[in-house]
Amino acid sequence: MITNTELEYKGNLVPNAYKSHKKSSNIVTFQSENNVLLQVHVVRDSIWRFRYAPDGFFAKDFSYAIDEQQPHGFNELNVQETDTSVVITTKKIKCVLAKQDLRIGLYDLDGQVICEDEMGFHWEESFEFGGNYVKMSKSSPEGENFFGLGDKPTHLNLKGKRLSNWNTDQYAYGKDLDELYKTVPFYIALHNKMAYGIFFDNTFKTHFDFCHERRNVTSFWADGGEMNYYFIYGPGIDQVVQKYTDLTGKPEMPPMWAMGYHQCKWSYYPESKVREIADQFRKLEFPCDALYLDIDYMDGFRCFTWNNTYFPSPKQMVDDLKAQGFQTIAIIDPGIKIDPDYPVFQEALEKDYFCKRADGSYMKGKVWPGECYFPDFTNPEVRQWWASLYGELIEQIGIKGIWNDMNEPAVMEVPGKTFPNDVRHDYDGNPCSHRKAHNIYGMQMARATYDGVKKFAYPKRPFVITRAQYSGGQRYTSSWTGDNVATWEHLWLANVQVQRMSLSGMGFVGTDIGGFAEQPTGELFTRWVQLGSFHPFCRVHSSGHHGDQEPWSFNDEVLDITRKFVRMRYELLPYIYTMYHQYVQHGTPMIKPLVYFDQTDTQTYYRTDEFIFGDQILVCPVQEPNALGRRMYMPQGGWYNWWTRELVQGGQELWVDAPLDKMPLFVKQGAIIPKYPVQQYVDQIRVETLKLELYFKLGREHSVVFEDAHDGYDYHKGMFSLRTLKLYGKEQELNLNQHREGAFEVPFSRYCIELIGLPFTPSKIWIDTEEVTLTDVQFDPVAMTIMVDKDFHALVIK
Ligand code: MIG
Repeated sequence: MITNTELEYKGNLVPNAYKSHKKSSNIVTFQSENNVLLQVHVVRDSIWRFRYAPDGFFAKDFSYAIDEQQPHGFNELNVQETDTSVVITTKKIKCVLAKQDLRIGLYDLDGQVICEDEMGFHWEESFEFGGNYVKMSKSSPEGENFFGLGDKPTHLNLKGKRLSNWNTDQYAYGKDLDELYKTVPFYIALHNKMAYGIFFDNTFKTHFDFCHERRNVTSFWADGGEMNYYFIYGPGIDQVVQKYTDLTGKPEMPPMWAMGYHQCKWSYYPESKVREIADQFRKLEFPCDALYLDIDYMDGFRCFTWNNTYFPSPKQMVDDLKAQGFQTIAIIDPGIKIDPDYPVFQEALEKDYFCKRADGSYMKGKVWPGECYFPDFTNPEVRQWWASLYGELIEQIGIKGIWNDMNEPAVMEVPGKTFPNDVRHDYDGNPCSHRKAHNIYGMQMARATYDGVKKFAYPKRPFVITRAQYSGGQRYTSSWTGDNVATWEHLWLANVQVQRMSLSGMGFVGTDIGGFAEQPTGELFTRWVQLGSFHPFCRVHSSGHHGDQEPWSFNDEVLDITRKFVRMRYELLPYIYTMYHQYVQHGTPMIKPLVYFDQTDTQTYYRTDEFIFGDQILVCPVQEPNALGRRMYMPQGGWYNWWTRELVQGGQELWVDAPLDKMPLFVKQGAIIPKYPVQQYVDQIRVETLKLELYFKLGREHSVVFEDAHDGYDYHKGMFSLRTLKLYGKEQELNLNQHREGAFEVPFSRYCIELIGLPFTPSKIWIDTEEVTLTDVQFDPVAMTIMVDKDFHALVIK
């Protein structure tokens, strides 16, 4: 028996010996002698939830992160008791609970350790705020590595770091600075080439220590709330990320134009300036799909108003831009100006929608409009009201997307740069202080915005982008990494942050290309556009204080090279759209760090620069000035150099040439990459011929191409086309088989297949098991292209 003094460990309280357990459906509840409860909740065979209650009862269960629609169910659930333990087993893993102290260990079915409690659950009472500091520590074997955790601006591999989550407006943040704008309390651990994930669903300030304080211990804790975490078994990183994304949700398809190039600045005004920018893009034939209006479009920064001097006829402007192929996006902040003559303020005041301090006065804070009150977005009624405010912007004026900023929430000129802790929130009927609601305030604002934009944009798809986020926010919006700086170090950070966000379920993300603060050189801007062209979200943005940051603001060389890369992105739109669909459908991140791509290769564990774009394009940005190339690690497999089409064997580090007009890019052997012709904006033309670049491989590889109407919701009703292309290359033979799912009629009447890297001169190939003699069909032996019709029948020579 444990004695009372042993209940304390370094000032912490711990559970003592097991008293009882009971199983009810998929939940096994344990009780200790000192009345601690542990609920083990089997969500799926490999997704388990662990909840602890130190005082013998659970508070109401509620989460903003978990997607109610997530798939659950399991194949097996056995509970067995021995003298010293209770063992719970599913089809994938087993959990052993020690009767001595309620510590748990998780094992695969061969008995291999996946993750074991060190001290396990412990807690400390908080007299000041009430409740407990809830803590968990896990043993970490030598050689364990850690990834994930959202937007942290630090090395991709988190081993040895201590980090915390408290959404913060960090203007011009630096490398290794904590905390930033987002909270994603989810990490992936990799050991013995086996991966698992932990999602600590707690919105209080959370902390993570990855073997920083103690070499063989990883721990996580929160300043309040419940010890409530999900354990997700892989063993693949891809499976962990997909399951985490299942749990916290996936977005719907964005409109395809959201994947185009976007141009932003703080701020484009007046109207003539916006029109001038639009004209310039079209004149220079630099593809662009969206222009942004930053805070100066408003009347005194009052949300949902217009500055009539700068923008006398917004609808006309938005319509004209639309006619030129531009969507207009407008910013909306959370702060509502205290102004008795301002209808939004009046209404919110009347309906009691603003956040209040503990003693009942309003939460007053200074932001752009001056003194403001702030809607409590954690109140469902407030969210509904907020959504309704978008009617005019979206439905009447024709704005196509909304940009939410300052929603950490940011407050100027006060310590902590945010609300004080005592501010009260509804938290969807679970009233609480700001300590609990802070990290989800921005997510709930973005959610309300999304609901509004979605409603008023119908039958088109909404587009929303937010700065603050919490896990699960990917269901509603895209995001960007906030106020970065125009330095080479920030280019490195941009790459790492986007990869980390992608691992963290928030895949629709990009950075302010070129840097927000300060001014990039033409060279830095060029290198950043190169990287940004291979990010899910691609937007140039700058504070505008130091000069212009349009692609033509530097010199002709910069313009030419950046235009070349953005045109490449537009050619790749069908590939990018397909990878978005994989994300939306399966939770597969669009950007894959090398460790995700091949966790069996330990060389990848500390790589940061190289990543896979989609499934088949390897990207490695140049992140230094004056470079003519760089060293990079080529993951296992065969890779074709994008520029020279030379085949390179992976599993080695090598030098790759990359003068300013090139960036190291490789295509996976066997890939079939779909390409549109260059357009100035999405759906400018009806694409009649889809190019398919086939990169030969000895062996098999399959590729997919997803198509639908590029907007609207018909894809939910089967109106999509998912074409699977299977390549099988042999010494002297090429086989291509394909099949199609979905009822959508693609616009392509033909496909132009380019054969790349064939080690033999083909006289015939096999398409869908039919022999095609190349001299009989439309085959160009110089370009190595063959034309097939929409059913993949080779077109014969006329
Ligand atoms: O305090 O709206 O991150 O993208 O241009 C600055 C002005 C407020 C911060 C955002 C930035 C935006 C800027 N905003």
